Amino acid sequence: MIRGDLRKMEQYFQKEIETAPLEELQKMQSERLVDTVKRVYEKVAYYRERMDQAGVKPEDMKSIKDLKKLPFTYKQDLRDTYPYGLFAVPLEEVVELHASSGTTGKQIVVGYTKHDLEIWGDICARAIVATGGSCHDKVHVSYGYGLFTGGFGLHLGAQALGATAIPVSSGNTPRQINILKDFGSTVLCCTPSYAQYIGESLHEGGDTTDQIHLRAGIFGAEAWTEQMRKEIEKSLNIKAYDIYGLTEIMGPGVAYECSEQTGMHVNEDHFIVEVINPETGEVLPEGEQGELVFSCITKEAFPLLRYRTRDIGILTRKKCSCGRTFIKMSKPMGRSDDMLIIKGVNVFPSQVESVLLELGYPPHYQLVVNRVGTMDTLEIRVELSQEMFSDAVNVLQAHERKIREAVRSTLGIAAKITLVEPKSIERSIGKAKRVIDNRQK
Ligand code: DLL
Repeated sequence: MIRGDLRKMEQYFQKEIETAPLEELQKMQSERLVDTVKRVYEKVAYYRERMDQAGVKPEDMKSIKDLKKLPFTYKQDLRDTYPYGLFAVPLEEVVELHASSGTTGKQIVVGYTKHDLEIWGDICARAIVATGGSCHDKVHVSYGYGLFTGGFGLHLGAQALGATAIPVSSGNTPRQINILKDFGSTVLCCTPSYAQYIGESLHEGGDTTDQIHLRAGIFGAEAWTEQMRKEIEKSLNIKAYDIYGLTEIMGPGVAYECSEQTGMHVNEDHFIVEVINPETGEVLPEGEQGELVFSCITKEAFPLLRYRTRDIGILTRKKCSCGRTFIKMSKPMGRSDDMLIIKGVNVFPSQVESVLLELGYPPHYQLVVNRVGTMDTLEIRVELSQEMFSDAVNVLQAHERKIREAVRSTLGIAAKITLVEPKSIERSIGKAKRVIDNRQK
């Protein structure tokens, strides 16, 4: 399809691919996988060694069914080959670099050729169109621009679509609001926690959603719950869509949400996704929860094979009302790295978020984990809204009790609830910091 061809773009950006029959899609995936493995084996010494060790040769790869023969790639492999050891093209062909430091450990570097950037633009354009977007949109990008992939990815997407990109980047919230009002932004792209903050600031400044023109938001880069979605939709009077991605694989746009808002379609013409048992590495059938593993099948500069994301999700091929045939992944509930093991119980910060929002508390919270002797303790700091706040001890105690009981019944562990004053938990302009784990110190 010709880029920006509006007639064909009402519902999909690249209809033929986004709605392709499964057999066609899988045939394409098989061909692209075989080519990629061959190329990677030839060009990347590290992969060649790993495949030789595993006893797999490119000739053994005939179709996607052979994917499981390939060894996994781990974040550690990227660190071991820092900075350029996994690049599959000479640096002259690399036109852009991005990096991610993550919450722990040394940063990793990824590269893109011109063609890679085109694909990145296309998949982010698909995400914008899936929200009802077109060249008439003004796409306000408040993800950070820089080594982080968020800003540039959505920027490329807006431009590939022929929409107007507004590269605001993150931070300076009063300025964000002025731009929303004055430039008439129609789509907001940022982390969900920042969207929540922008909404809060808008109302606090005495403005209403009548003064802005937003119709949709494309939020990702961190785990967020359905309750948070409702909260943001109400606060900004928009439809809030999820977008998933990670630096190692491309950045935002690996998967995108459609009008059904029940999970994200993986761009299967560029990435193959598997769900595995994180302990054994066994590939799990559709519908089972496990770790998401991605293989790049069109990337030129940095094509990872079977990359272990540590993100926990579920895949489904159930027919989607939007007509897209790409497999759908559930909202990842968090990285297995974010998962806390407290007194032997697995706890995701997003579970706490669900509990709080369901009870009507604001989405500002922090988990503090300590070890006293050999015992783990969990404290949950919960910010009260102005209306909830009170000087009366019995009112505060009632809040504490309510939250403590809900947490115990959902998470199955006891937590100390500490109520804090309105505005005392730091707001984030990027990925929110929900956990302070003092056990590793
Ligand atoms: O966060 C890329 C991105 C930018 C995605 C903007 C979406 C929007 P990294 O900094 O490498 O890249 O972090 C990747 O963030 O493995 C997930 O754990 C988490 N993540 C990303 N999107 C979502 C999402 C970008 N929609 C890591 N829901 C991933 C939950 C998400 N977690």
